[in-house]
Amino acid sequence: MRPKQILTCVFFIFCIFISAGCQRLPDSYQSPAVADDGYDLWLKYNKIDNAKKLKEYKKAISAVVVSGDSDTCEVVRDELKRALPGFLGKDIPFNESVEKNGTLLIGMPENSDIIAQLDLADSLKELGDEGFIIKTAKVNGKNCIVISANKDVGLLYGTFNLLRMMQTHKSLNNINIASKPKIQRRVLNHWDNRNGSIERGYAGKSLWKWSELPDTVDPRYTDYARANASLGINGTVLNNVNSDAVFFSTEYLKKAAKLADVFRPYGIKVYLSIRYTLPSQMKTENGIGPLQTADPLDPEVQAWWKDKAREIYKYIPDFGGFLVKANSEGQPGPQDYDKTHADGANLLADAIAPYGGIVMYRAFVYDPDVDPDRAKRAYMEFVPLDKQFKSNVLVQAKNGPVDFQPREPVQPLFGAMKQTPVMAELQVTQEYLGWSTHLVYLAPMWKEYLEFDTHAKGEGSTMAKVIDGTVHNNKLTGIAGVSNTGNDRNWCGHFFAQSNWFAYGRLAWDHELTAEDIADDWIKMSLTCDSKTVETIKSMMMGSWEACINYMTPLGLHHIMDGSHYGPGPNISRSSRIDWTSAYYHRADAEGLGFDRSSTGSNLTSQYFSPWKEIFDNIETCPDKYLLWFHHVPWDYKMKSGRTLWDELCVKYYQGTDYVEQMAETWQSLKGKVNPEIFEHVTTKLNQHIIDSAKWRDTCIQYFQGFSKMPIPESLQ
Ligand code: GCW
Repeated sequence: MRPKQILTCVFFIFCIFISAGCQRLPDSYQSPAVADDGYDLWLKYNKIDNAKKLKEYKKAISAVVVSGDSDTCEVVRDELKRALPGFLGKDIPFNESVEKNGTLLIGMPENSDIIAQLDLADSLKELGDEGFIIKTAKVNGKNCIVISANKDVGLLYGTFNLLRMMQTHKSLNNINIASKPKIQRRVLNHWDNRNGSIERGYAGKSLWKWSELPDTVDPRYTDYARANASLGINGTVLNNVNSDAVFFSTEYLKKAAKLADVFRPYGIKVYLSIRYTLPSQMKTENGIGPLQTADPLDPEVQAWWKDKAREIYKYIPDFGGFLVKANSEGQPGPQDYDKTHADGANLLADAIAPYGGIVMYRAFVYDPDVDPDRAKRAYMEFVPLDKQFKSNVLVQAKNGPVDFQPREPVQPLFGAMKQTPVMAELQVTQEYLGWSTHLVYLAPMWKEYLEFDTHAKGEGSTMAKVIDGTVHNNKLTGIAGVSNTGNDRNWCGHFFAQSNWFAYGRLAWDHELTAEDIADDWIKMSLTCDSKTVETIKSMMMGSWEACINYMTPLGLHHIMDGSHYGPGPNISRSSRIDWTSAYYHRADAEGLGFDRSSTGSNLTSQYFSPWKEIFDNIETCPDKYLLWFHHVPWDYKMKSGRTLWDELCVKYYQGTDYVEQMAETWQSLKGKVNPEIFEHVTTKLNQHIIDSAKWRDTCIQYFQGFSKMPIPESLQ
């Protein structure tokens, strides 16, 4: 080839290369961040891709003034420095004073003279330590957006709120927002072990690198804190409730202290899960122990805990407190010394009260000696102890009486404990709902629980109002979510599982938000603001929980999973313990299906307030969704739909799997409308989801057919 030909050739290859690289993305997908491995979660600060909005935002924010020099105020500045140039495609100056229209002014009356002149005192009075105001105002004759609060963490929450408004293309004109959390302690529970494994974790290993701490601090800890603060989560329990004593050694306390240092500017407190026998396992710094006993009423044990608490607070001055799993699933507890759960909790409460610490004492107990029906046991053990707990103790109960099933009725403890605050433990990780393989949006489930009216103090005593303290006027309130995070690049395994972390945090802040609105925000922040695409994805998400119930455990069935809690196991006899076998829960026989927990059976129904106790007790009034939870129902029983129980069961199983197929089809219609990497990732997950849901359906129908001896309705075949 002559040099000219070579040049022409190179030119052509160059052109092909460039044109491939510049291939226009479909109009509907305009995000500049083509590569998206999910790491940035919902904190994606891409350029606003709506020209009108971009213009509006550029006008609304053209300079920033942040008063205050605390670490949290630094975090506010950092976050704005990441976000604003990203959104607006240009640098935004950070000034000392309001000089022009379009200034974002952030500060507290106490550290900003201009804010102090704004007359916000009355509104701020109502907002406590964490609330904030965002409003448009004239300052020095200039149009400004003002974020103010009583404490700097409120400024941070307000900042994240404003950024969310921009990510979701909300108007910044005439803003007047005042917001504060309804629940005080909004905590994530990590079931993370010392060796990096996570109990019921499906997104890789633990985020905490214990062997590197405290010397090396993974920058990911900061991103974890940012994500939580953006939702208003203000606490994290670092270690598994099945706890390892090592976390209380001086060496590990120093490691935990390092994490606390990283989280502090983000308003996040560190908590630890204790092991009840700690005093008999180790010496304190001052040489107390190991003792012969961990009996909560033993003075030496009390001295041990006091000394340990002193040491903890030496390293972590704002330590949040203890989470306790005691006398449950083999964990030691006060009952080993013939003492009550109240004695057990109060020992710890007294030790950390001087430092402002709290105890979250779990009610996940199901001692078979208490009652043959596992669902009744927590209520029976804890309600009689009401009034006995110290004021810095919360009882932490799972939302349902058994164990994070796809659907359960509400745990009757909520509302029944009148003197003791009961905090809800929700499970964000999908232990029983398809791990990080199934696309299941959990906000509709949590809303169903939160909105359940316990009737504890008459109508309107919803579970949400029990846990936020309104019903029984509790001073201390809390909510916990068992985390679904791990060190997978996208944090949660399934991209859509990020929406559950997001939804948990948002609901913990404000349980009145709707599942739809939360999904709307998450989709816009994580995927796209294209309204048609948003609606399509939202409709997939909104029905995904009910679909999961249908292909796993419809009509009130529960705990029929295999030993791993992933696949179907209606025929499983897992151990000699009767209440760990599937047959114990479903009670299938030739006559029918379901667990009779009515007054003719175990009488769990009596633990509820009227009118629920009567409604649940009567097979005719019991809602279909709980029918097999509360009743043993004949196979040919006429359901509200007019079908027999057997036919209805089959219909539900098929509805579940149809929905999954439909979701997969809908997702395919979004090719080119969402990020290609995420599109492929979710496609792969949905393919497995289809296979798994069909396996659930076929295994369960076939198994129950062995009892009903009835044919699958023709319409389904
Ligand atoms: O859901 C069950 C899990 C256990 C868990 C336990 C609990 C941490 O199967 O893995 O242990 O509940 O909540 O304590």
